[in-house]
Amino acid sequence: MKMSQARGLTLAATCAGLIAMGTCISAQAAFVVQGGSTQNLPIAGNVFNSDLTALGFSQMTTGGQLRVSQDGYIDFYYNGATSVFNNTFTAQGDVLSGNNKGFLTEHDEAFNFSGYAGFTIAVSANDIVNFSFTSDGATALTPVDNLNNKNLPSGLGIYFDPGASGPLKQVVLGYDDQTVNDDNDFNDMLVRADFRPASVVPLPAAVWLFGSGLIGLLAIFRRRQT
Ligand SMILES: [Ca+2]
Ligand SMILES: [Ca+2]
Ligand SMILES: [Ca+2]
Repeated sequence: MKMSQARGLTLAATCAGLIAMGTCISAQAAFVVQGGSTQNLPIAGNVFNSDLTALGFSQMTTGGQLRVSQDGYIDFYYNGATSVFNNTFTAQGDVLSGNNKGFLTEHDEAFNFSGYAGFTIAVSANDIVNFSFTSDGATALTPVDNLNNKNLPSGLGIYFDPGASGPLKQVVLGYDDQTVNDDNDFNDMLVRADFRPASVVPLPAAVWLFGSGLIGLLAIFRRRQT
């Protein structure tokens, strides 16, 4: 057996072990906000400042695009809104809207971080997340489209916790709908986004499997030298 073949088999065996455990090594990655400019809370006119701050979301980026750096899932939850329009959040064809979910009657409901309703999408590494906000208001900024980079500086605020340990796993997306008398409050619809890796392997198991793969390669290398 040639060295390259042996190495291939050893690596295949290691991968098979990972797959058998239903696992894959989780890189230090999740949400990435690329570009844009960041400001501290409170955001002028945002009635959810205290809710957001209490949850640790002390900063907001405008003009940036939300990306993921590994395969996984995003759970979206509708959190609240203050707007005179009927606003809608769409991601990969799934929709959160006050009109069809029945929870945005006053457009001024209490902030609910757990979420009034939600759905999940699958994402792949390095995807710019395919979501948009639209509005039925004639003077509204629509669409605010993350994937196609439309109206992001004036229409999308991405709230995050700068003190979050490890990779960024949670953000709140804030729509700012107005073009006339623009208030820049970024609370015309709030949607929480949670990232879940496609699979996670407990570190000790990952180290053990990686180590056993290395031992296999070393054994082959020794055999080849003798
Ligand atoms: Ca704005
Ligand atoms: Ca607004
Ligand atoms: Ca508002």
